[in-house]
Amino acid sequence: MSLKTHVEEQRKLRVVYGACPHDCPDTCALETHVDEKGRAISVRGRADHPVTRGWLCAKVNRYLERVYHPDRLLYPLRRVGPKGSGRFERISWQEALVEIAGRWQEIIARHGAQTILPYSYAGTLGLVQGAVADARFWNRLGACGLERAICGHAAEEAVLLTIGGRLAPPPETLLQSKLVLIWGSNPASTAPHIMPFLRQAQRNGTRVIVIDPIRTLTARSADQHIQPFPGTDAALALSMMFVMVREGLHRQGWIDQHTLGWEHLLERIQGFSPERASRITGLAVETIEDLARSYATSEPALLRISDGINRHTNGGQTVRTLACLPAVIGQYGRPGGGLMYSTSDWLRWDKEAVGHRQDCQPTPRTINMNRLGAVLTGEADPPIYSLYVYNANPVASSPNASKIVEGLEREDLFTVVHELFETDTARYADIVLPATSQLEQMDLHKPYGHLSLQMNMPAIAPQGEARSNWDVMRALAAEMGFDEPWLRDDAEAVMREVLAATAVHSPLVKDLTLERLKEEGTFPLSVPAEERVPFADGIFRTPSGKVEFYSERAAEKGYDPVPGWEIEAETTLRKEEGPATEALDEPLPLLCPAAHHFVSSSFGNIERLKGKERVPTLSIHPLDAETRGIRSGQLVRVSNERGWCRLVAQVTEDVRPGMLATTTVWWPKFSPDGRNINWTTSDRLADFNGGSTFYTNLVKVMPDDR
Ligand SMILES: Nc1nc2c(c(=O)[nH]1)N[C@H]1C(S)=C(S)[C@@H](COP(=O)(O)OP(=O)(O)OC[C@H]3O[C@@H](n4cnc5c(=O)[nH]c(N)nc54)[C@H](O)[C@@H]3O)O[C@H]1N2
Ligand SMILES: Nc1nc2c(c(=O)[nH]1)N[C@H]1C(S)=C(S)[C@@H](COP(=O)(O)OP(=O)(O)OC[C@H]3O[C@@H](n4cnc5c(=O)[nH]c(N)nc54)[C@H](O)[C@@H]3O)O[C@H]1N2
Ligand code: SF4
Ligand SMILES: [Mo]
Repeated sequence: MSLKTHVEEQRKLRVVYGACPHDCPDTCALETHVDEKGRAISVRGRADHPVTRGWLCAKVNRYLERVYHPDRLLYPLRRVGPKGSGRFERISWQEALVEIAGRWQEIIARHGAQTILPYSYAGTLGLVQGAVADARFWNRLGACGLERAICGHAAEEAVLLTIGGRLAPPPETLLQSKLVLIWGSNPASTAPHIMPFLRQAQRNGTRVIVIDPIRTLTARSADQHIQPFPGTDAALALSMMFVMVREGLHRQGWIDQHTLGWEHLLERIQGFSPERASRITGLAVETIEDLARSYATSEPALLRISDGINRHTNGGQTVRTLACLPAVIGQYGRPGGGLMYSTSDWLRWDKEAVGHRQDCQPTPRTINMNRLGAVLTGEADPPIYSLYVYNANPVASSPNASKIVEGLEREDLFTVVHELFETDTARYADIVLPATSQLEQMDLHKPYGHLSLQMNMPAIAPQGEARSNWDVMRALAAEMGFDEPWLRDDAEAVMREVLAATAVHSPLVKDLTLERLKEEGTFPLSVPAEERVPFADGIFRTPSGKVEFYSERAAEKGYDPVPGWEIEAETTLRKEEGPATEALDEPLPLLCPAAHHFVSSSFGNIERLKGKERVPTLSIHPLDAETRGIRSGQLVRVSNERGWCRLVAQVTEDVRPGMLATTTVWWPKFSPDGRNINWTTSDRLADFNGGSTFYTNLVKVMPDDR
């Protein structure tokens, strides 16, 4: 026993099991140690959990700095200064609830509940404080629906159209792979708990290839790093197929048995010779050919993607093309092979128990969250008169943010923000409500990167007067006069209801009880041994039961039914000539992926983590820097017709020539200009499913000599 553990034993610390609530596939199992005064003194990763394995990432290692941060919102507030001024007065919960319900009743009487828009995303991924909070109360209110399309909507649709389910194998699969192709995904920062499995596999001889325009932390530790021009991956994948077919490396037998529409795909492939793909992607012909051969001949081969690659105007078709690759060489259904995207569809919560949709009027209309700025400034008819934001920080994290600010400044918009901190969004609220942290609330978590559920028990009392999302909605329901029992149930009762309803159709949780979850904290889904390899039975969840190279459902939705590559809506690429960049004022495509020490904008106000990220930088290749007279450390201005922001230049070969990169999401209010990169990102929707397009973004970059 270590001295520290010994001292903890002496102090009779209480150990409380929890779950990391953040938007991360790892959904770590936590244990919080609470002292006799009820104060949490440490949060650690559980050592006995098969994926967490005793450690937490750089962000959540600092969790107590978030929970006990001096800037936590502790009381309800009412705005007293102009919108956005951040001038508030303290009010009681009762005053806040009465004011909100009163304003809403007025708005409903005059304009209908469809003019009230709840806006939320990934503050917490919990069943109760996320999924249930996103549905029940709003369904009953008859509020405007929200299409939660900011993250992986296009990819999700692409995967469903192609193989019918998000059924990634669990992380330990990596140990069985001979080759791991990590395509537009940066797990060293965004899914860190798969890295030890990857390292172990590498030590056993597995080859790891990363395909990313940026030399990320993941790319640095790979055996090979390939840097295509952004937005050209579908062309690269189709060309890999071209090489496979030319060299007879594809699996005709498997294709005949398990796929639909090979003749259509074959025809499409013909247009992507390595020579043409080389001009499009900026990669050498040999690189493309070698990649195709490596992938086709190292069995089992696992393709790892995540949502980063889908945030382009052609993101849906890109992911659909990538999802076809494993089928061309018969890797679906093989242990250590196939596609590792998300595990979300192994278990689906019973939708009706979550939302009580059938007990309510149909949703009057639905608005895509990526269009928030446009919606608040005229796109919605009738207009939105009230916005209720929770689990989200749109001024920082949603695209085309200057439009959002313009909307939030409207005097006829009644805005409520439920938050832990005074974010840039909260500053524009009429009423601010204080939210609990994960240590102060109860919830149940279903991961999207592995196969065990995590229970989260409250470890400490709420800070100040903070309340959880669901508790606020229950209180608002009562204030609005709604008396349905499913709007009064507490978190525990809600979980019981959803678990019972889910167990009726899913054998994976039939042995699960809430008592067991409370006791053990974690529950590995009961997947029978013979079902642990997705699609091992050769049956896919598409209408045809096969991998659909040709998809009738895609055609019905108005998409190209066959995977393909389209040029992005904003790019310097000319369809046949490849990337071109010489002139000083020629704009360049900018990628703005996830920062290592933040989760979207969450943790962006934790001093120590902010310190580790240092400053918002702009990575630019030496060739592009030179033509523009840009030096490392210099302030630069990036701009386009949507807006601008300032960044600190970092001249580096980590990015390929002809493109730019920064990391996100920084809090606008900590920048001297009060803005961040989302002042430039686009609210145009992707080709599939209304997805976001943060990474299709042309900007001009210039030295900024103020
Ligand atoms: N530390 C940390 N972890 C996180 C998050 C965070 O903000 N910080 N965010 C969480 C969330 S919300 C999500 S959705 C996931 C996202 O997880 P990831 O998908 O891994 O993260 P991203 O950084 O969005 O994108 C991954 C990579 O895609 C690359 N990429 C972008 N465009 C292209 C392209 O056109 N071609 C190719 N080949 N590559 C491209 C980017 O350069 C980036 O390195 O991570 C979650 N985990
Ligand atoms: N430039 C750029 N922008 C991006 C991305 C990018 O790659 N580049 N990535 C996008 C992606 S993938 C995503 S998923 C979105 C995420 O966008 P958001 O979901 O808006 O994520 P955050 O910015 O982290 O904001 C979440 C907020 O919820 C609050 N919160 C946490 N827990 C609770 C709770 O229990 N109750 C309440 N009421 N609030 C809580 C947190 O304090 C935080 O302020 O960002 C997108 N924005
Ligand atoms: S953010 Fe991800 S890696 Fe970090 S503790 Fe949470 S689930 Fe684990
Ligand atoms: Mo995301």
